Amino acid sequence: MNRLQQLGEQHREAGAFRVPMPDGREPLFVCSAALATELCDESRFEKVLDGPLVHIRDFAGDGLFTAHGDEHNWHLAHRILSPGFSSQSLDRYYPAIQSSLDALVQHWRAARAAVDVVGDMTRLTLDAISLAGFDYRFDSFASTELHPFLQALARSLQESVDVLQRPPFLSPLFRARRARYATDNALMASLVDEVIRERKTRPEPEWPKDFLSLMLSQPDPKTGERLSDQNIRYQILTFLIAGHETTAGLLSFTLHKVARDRALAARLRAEVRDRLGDRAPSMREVLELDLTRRTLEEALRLWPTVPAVNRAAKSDTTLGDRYFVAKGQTFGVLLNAVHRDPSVWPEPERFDPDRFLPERAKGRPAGAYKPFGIGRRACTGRHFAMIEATLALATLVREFDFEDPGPLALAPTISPKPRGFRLVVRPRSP
Ligand code: MNH
Repeated sequence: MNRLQQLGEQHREAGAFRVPMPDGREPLFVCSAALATELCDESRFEKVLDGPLVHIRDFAGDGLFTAHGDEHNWHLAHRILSPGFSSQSLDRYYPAIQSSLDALVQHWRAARAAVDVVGDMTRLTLDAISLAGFDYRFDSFASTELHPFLQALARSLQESVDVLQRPPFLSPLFRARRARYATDNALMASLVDEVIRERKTRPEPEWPKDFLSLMLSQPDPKTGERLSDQNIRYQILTFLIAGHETTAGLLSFTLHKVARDRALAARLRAEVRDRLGDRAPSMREVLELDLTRRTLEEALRLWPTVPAVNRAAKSDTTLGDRYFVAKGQTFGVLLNAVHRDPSVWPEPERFDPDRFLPERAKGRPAGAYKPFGIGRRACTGRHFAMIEATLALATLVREFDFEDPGPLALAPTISPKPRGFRLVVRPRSP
């Protein structure tokens, strides 16, 4: 457990606490479901860029994730892209998810030793989002090395976190890091720009059905305006930044739990056997795998792979009748702590997918469970992520038996993951 999380547990009664920062600010952190619910009020609070997001904007620009609240391009892209991410439209991207998952299953079937779960889930989610996003095949299971583009992305994301810890007077010491950051960002931009340019050289009727084609061909339903090529580049980088580590972490935590808990594994296998048999499921059938889905929801409760979101006051206000916050002041919502608030979640440490049965979820305060963020700036890719994760979990429990990997340890990565998670997998006989 990290320090903020510990503080969150300690301040549960109060619901929030302040942390003095090196630069003199004292941001508030929220750790109760009640205060998180208050923050869902969009007339009083909004997302503002803070922490690493400010720097991720260097390479993700005004893409959805790093756009400012009232930026023109956020509204434009939100209107153009949201329909493409609805659970009805995702049909057309489903084959991309299936084919990436097939590669993973082949890889595990051939495995002669324990598999690297986090690495393999990252390969899966990355291949799926790049295929669905812009018809690009990283074919990650074909090599052990990460593609140079992905190495650049990983370094730039790390730098946007590290730079926060660096007092300005030390910056001369980090000139090489900054130069590398600039080169990495340029490399990412040029690969994506090349993909966009190449697409435009082909006649439109031949375009694959991916998000890039959607962005190039769909005008804004409200104004008829189109996204610029630069903004399309930022959206594609955004899908890669927001859309693979998070889902990979979710699948890794869930598989860890399932491999430890034989009763849960048996229940999941029964659901898959009853609903699917040996067939490759259609997307509709995936959406009907209730227990599989609830298991993933419960994993996101205990191990939210975006562990905090920021909110800021739109005007001077008081939170929970006791914390004065000035206009513009930002604070963090600690999802780990909120998701363990015992006033909403009895026995919070117990893994229980049935918490998400509709009858038990009734009456739960809005802010008690926010793994995909809050309000209009919540995750655009949530249906994509849940369809991908549900299909993957169902397929992997059907195809493989797992050996107990031992207790869970956490890796200190930006998006939390199980640490050193190796899993012995054995193909199940049909
Ligand atoms: Mn996603 C925003 C969590 C998968 C694309 N995502 C967010 C936010 C959270 C989040 C939390 C809000 C961040 C904030 O308030 O600053 N996302 C997740 C999780 C998963 C996930 C836990 C998987 C599990 N996200 C995905 C996938 C995609 C994606 C997959 C894309 C294909 N997410 C986005 C985009 C945004 C976002 C785009 C920004 C939305 C906006 O601000 O308009």
